Amino acid sequence: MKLYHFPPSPNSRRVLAVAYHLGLDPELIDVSLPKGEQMKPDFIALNPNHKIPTFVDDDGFTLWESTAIMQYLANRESAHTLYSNDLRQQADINRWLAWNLSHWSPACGIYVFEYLIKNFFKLGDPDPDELEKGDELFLRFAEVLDDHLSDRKWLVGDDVTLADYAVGSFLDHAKVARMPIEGFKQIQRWYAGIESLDAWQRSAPSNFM
Ligand SMILES: N[C@@H](CCC(=O)N[C@@H](CS)C(=O)NCC(=O)O)C(=O)O
Repeated sequence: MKLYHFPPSPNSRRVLAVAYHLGLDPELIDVSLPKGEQMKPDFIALNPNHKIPTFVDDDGFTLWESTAIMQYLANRESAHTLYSNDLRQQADINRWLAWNLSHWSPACGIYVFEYLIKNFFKLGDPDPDELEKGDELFLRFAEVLDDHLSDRKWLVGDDVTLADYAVGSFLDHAKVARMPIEGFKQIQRWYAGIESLDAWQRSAPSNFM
């Protein structure tokens, strides 16, 4: 199996961490976004959105969208605790995966774009209107996450699941992207738990530089 990835991308990293957690060792193919490699015809043939991560299984089955890839990998290794076999627990995991796509990743993504990507690509100063929108979204949804975590170690059930890897994946950039996370002690405690996981450590961008 092959995973086309760009190591600093949270969307890439969550998939790689899940693969490692499941004991899988995909062949990793770097797609350098700064060099525009996602626009090469061979890559667009795999993913017309020209986005990483993109996954190709041993028989050529191709899948894009990080959430779908994580779900596929976990289901491929059936009965794995990362995605639970219990109907309601899996629904709960799906709830957080959807929440991440709809609310949390877009909120975190504003800071990553305004403070990291713009700086890297010399696209100008952070836009105050965008940062105001970021604060509004981030504070609103971080409160939901922090409250949820107040009496639990992981987002769903007693073990780490796809939900933790998905929702946690942007927080590696929290400090450098200046996300206003200081007041959210439960999120910080929970994310420290993710950082202690072997699969998360193995998937760190610094391991691929
Ligand atoms: N919803 C997608 C988002 C993927 C995504 O936005 N990837 C970015 C990097 S973080 C990308 O490849 N951008 C390159 C481009 O759009 O040309 C997922 O979860 O996989």
